[in-house]
Amino acid sequence: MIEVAQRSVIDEERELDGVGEQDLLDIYRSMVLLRTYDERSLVYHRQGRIGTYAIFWNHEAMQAGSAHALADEDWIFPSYRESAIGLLRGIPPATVLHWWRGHPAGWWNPADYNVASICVPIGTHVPHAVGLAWGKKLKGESACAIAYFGDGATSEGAFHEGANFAAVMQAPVILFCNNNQWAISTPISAQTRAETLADKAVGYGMPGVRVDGGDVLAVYEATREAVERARKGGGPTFIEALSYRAAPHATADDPRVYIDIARVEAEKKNECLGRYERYLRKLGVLGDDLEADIKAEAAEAMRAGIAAAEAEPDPDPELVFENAYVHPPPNMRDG
Ligand SMILES: Cc1ncc(C[n+]2csc(CCOP(=O)(O)OP(=O)(O)O)c2C)c(N)n1
Ligand SMILES: [Mg+2]
Repeated sequence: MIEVAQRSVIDEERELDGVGEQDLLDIYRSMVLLRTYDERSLVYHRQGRIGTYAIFWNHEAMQAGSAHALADEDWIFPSYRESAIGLLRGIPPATVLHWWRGHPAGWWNPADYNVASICVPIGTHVPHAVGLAWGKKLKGESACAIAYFGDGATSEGAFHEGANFAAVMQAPVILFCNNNQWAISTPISAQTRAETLADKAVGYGMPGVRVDGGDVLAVYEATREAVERARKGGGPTFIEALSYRAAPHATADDPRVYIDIARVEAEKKNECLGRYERYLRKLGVLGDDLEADIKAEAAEAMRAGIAAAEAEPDPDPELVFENAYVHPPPNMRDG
């Protein structure tokens, strides 16, 4: 029942069953959109146009590969690291930029996109995803749910409760762990004594898969299998996507004091988008013109997104009092 394997598609130059040229390019378009979102957001932050921002550079393969294995009916529960994954479901860039600006327009109705709110508390959305998936099962619906979280989240109570409940109830859910080997400044070696995070699946009684998180197609393949299992009544799957954080935890972090800089530089050279581009070029699916068009389209979407976000009027400060306090503290009103 337990499968723990490091699997690669791109490095082995494998082709995946049922994945045609159009699918390969759709996945590429999504990766480029996420990469562009991320790189522009860092600039917008440095210009003071958005607040603190959690960089996901080199996490795009994990996000796009898994999201493409889902159907629109399936629910996505992102953490802050997957803040822009909703773009792949049609959430406008301006909405996500609003979220990072702390503007109320940054919250959407989850039912409009089957994408839950971005979760900042570590792991607390895991039981939410499991509960939703279990509900779908009880109603006889075919949809499943995926929860994204980091290596650090696997030490949280909410993760354990959610994972155990998912297995006991055979909830159709995918627990997708982005193991970038750092929880801010805490390395994976201080996080667990387990040999791999996928090993933890054994204890819950669910399949655990370890996959190369820099290989978008390996991630897609692992998630597709998990989705198929969930739909067939086979219950949850734990996916550990292995990568290495090549950027700071967030714009407020200076990792030079704790990270292995040489390792970061090596990871940057083998970053996931470039790896996929090389694969697509070898297959003859991607050429210079198409690459330039796809990148220009994403850049334009981001330019329009920041313009729309900045055109939105400032929120009414009264909102803070309306929804948070019955009796607002007088010092807050004075401020
Ligand atoms: C319940 C909770 N405790 C502590 C924090 C502070 N915090 C923010 S990010 C983070 C590290 C999380 O690391 P990981 O789960 O590996 O995710 P990554 O940021 O690497 O994607 C912590 C401890 C938090 N947001 N929520
Ligand atoms: Mg981490």
